[in-house]
Amino acid sequence: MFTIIEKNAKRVETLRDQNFDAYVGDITKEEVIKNLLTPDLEIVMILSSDSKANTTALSLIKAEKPDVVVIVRAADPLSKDKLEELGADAVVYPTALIANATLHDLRKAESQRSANRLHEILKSMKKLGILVHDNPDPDSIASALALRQIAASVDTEAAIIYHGEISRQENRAFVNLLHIDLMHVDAIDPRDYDMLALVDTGTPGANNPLTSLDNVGIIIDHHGVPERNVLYTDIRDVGATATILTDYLEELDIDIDKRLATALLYGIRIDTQDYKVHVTPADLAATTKLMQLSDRDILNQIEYPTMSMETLDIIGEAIHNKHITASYLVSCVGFIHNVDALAQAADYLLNLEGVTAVAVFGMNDEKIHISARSKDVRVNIGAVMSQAFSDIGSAGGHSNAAAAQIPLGIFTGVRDRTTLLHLVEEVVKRRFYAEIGVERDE
Ligand SMILES: [Mn+2]
Repeated sequence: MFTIIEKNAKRVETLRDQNFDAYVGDITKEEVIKNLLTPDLEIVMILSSDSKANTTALSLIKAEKPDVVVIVRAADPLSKDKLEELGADAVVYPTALIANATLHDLRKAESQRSANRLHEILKSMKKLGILVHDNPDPDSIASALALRQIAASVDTEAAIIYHGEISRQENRAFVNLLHIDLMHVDAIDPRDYDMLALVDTGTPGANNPLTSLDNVGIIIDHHGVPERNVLYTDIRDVGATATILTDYLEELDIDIDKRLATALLYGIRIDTQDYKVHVTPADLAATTKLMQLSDRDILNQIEYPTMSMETLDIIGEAIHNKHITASYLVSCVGFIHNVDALAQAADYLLNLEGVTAVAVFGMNDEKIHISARSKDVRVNIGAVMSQAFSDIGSAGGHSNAAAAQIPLGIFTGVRDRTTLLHLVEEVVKRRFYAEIGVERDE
């Protein structure tokens, strides 16, 4: 129970009418305070607007009963120290409380307004192209998935478009387990889309295949500066783009299903390196929401994917056939069905002590497939692969992961598989080592 002591008799009357236990009294009078300090008293709140009276009451209480918890209202931030010196356990400053609450409401209104504007823009078109950054990671893919969901809520069709490759094993597991359909930029016609939205990327040419912002109407990202010539940009200083999209979904009251929640949650976790870097209160708030909606089993499978027997065999071949010159490892695994396993083998071999770059290759009936990795900052493996193989096939990637495909057509006339394998091995090794800058030791 609690008791109110108030100087103004009229107010006391009103409080009593409202069933409060209120008494008339002056809190600067010793006998009033003494009456108040019953043995079972635990907390006193001194909230009058008279700061002098508050100070006196605090001193009287603490002199008599130092163990009682006292919360005092301060007239200004400066009197906080003084009140604490006198023994106040907590000091409240109403102006600051109002300012904080107002700021919170303001932010809320701002994000509501952004979400509504985005909604309006999406409504205005038939087909949206959502472009993620090159070699997309979970944050950009999850954000695109969420934006597509928002577009669907206003019956706007949207496609998720990417450039490069989805090379990391966890990222491929992420896309496969959550059944996310992405389209490679080479497979689309840009004229099919009324507008492009960039998520988790914002500057043309920086980690995306664009040369200009023509037709880009939406940019949502968590780094960089807002583009002035774009209809809608939302750049927030948060840990992940997925956090911004989670906020939109909430503001627009759009259902987040298990798949989407799992994707967004994984995106935030990866971008903040499991909440170790660049994590903000907004990321944690989004996480709290997504945790209840996500699928823990799928998250586990993404992080610890199971390995097929063929993949294991290919990794075994790659280990057995490895050839190391300087700190560069090359390995031929022969004829394969599962091209994906090459990337896993390359990832695995890059862990070998003293090895800084790896190329693993194999072939099926039509092509030679090469997957390369580098942890050497001086070696841009994407550039190496492109220079070594573009003239006879297609090749590219980024500084630490790349791939190449070479049609077997260049070996027409070679009938025998063993001879073909030897020739391929010879060509790939020679070109790779020459480009990375070492002479082969035979
Ligand atoms: Mn990101």
